[in-house]
Amino acid sequence: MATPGSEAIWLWIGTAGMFAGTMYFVARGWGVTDPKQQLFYVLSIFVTTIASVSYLMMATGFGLTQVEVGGVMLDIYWARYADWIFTTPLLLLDLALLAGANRNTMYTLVGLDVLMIATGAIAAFAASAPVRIAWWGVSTVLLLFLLYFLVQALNEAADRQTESVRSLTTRLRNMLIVLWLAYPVVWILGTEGTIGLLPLYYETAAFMVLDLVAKVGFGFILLRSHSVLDQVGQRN
Ligand code: RET
Repeated sequence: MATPGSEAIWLWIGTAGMFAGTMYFVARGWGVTDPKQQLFYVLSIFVTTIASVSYLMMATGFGLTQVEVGGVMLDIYWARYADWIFTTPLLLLDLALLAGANRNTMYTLVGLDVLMIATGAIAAFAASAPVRIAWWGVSTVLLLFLLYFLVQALNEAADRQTESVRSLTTRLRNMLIVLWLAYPVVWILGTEGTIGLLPLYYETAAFMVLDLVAKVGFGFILLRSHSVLDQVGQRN
């Protein structure tokens, strides 16, 4: 366990933001009785609850460790990976359920996703720079496969959706692609990538903004219209 430095401010803002998002989803979902809609609330509420805990862990220093790379000590927030390994599959399930994707598609997406985060964690803990970069490469290739498969699967499901469900799916899919592609970029430019272009203070801020938009922003757009969620699973 180590003590966070000046980047702690971003971790506290992240904690507050995730908590506020959770409260908003809980309040909005309170009177929802349709089981199909409830499932979207359950998933979104778990995503932000897990992230609230993870941000609190990081802000209080519990989620922080140090890894020695070539004689230099790197501060590694391991709690991120614990968060992502659970929350990214839930976000993908949100989107797959909205699109009406089949079970095999969901298993494939979740499998690729868990592998991506696990190999990213190996990259974060590896003790030499070339090994770190190599595992980052493996994880990034998995992400590209995942996004490619996601686009294929959602396109395939598209003709089974109503117009408004389709347009919400497309919007969330595009948002997901742009946001998720930014993660490996921040990682490699940040302290983990050992090039050190982006100091820990800025890296932590960047991940915090990405996490808030990818979780609270995504859930906000998803849950915004109950009449759209009502049409999920209806044929065109
Ligand atoms: C890592 C580093 C190794 C290379 C790749 C990564 C991808 C991470 C992603 C994280 C997404 C997180 C989300 C969180 C929600 O709040 C592990 C950074 C490819 C895509 C969406």
